[in-house]
Amino acid sequence: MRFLSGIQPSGNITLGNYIGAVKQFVKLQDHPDFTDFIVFIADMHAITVPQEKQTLRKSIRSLAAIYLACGLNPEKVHIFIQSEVAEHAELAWVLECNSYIGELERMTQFKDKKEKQVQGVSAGLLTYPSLMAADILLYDADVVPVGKDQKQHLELTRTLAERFNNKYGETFVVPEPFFPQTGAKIMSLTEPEKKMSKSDPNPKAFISLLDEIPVIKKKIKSAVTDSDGVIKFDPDNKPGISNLLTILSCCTNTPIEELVEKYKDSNYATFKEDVANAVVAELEPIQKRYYEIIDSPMLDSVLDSGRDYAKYLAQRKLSKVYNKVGLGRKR
Ligand code: AQP
Repeated sequence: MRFLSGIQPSGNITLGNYIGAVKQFVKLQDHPDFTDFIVFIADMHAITVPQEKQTLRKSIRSLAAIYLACGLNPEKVHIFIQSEVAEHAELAWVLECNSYIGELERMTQFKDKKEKQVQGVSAGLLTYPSLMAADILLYDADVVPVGKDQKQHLELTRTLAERFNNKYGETFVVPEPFFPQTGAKIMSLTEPEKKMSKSDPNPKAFISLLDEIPVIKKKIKSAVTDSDGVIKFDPDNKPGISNLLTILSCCTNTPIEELVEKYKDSNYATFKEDVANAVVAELEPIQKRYYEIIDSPMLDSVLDSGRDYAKYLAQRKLSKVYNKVGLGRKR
């Protein structure tokens, strides 16, 4: 089975991206069911909203180093940069021509991101899910791990794959979503009703994987909670405390019920202190490895061989698609 996923280099990777995505990839790379494992850096997705050139370049390399620092093993995982495999954009165009504006406009993420744009809404923001579908369908990925926020996009990918297969004949594997059991969605530390996002303009809302240790502690200690002083898991009525419980559970591999029992007589200050220490214990070794990797030539050779492998698969699939659609000359 082939596993595929990617993250946008649209800012510094957050604890949410780590718990909801990268940590899961690291666990799954050893799963015997996965005979092929592909993880990429979705830089073409990142430019659906404005990006500053130097920052984007830095974030792309930084994300590659983070993948490795978090424990992705380049002997088992193919890591590459999306824009270095042009077939993503080419297949996206074909899929866009088979997507309906109405279904793209219904995507919750489009509606949310549209509201936040001050310089106008790019067409790319609307067609983002067709590019995401291309990312997945190019490689016949069987399983795509997604946080709950990406569920709708994956459903659209399935719809597009089925639509294309029905229209042109069997071409794409229809991918299955995979949801991690705990911590699928980490919420903002300042507004715990909304998800933690790396592009949040308020840096206090998220923990970046590269935040300095005192900054991480401070952000957790000042996380918004409530005033009733009870530590229990109730995301609707106690979103802040529930989010911290989820974070602690994911960083310590302890079930939430056990944590609720453990902290039933504690105050928020003690609880937050433990959450902060658990997050630091998780991120400190990652940061150390990151700074060893970021400027090493090894990082480039991992990205080069990942690109070559991806390109080989992508070219074969795209040529099949062009033949089915009738584009160009028969190859
Ligand atoms: N808060 C979150 N909790 C759990 N998982 C999350 N993911 C994102 N935020 C959380 C998962 O991380 C992976 C990569 O996401 P992405 O960068 O491709 O897009 P995103 O979901 O839009 O992530 P962000 O951080 O919110 O980025 P921006 O701010 O640029 O939009 C996905 O698997 C996602 O589910």
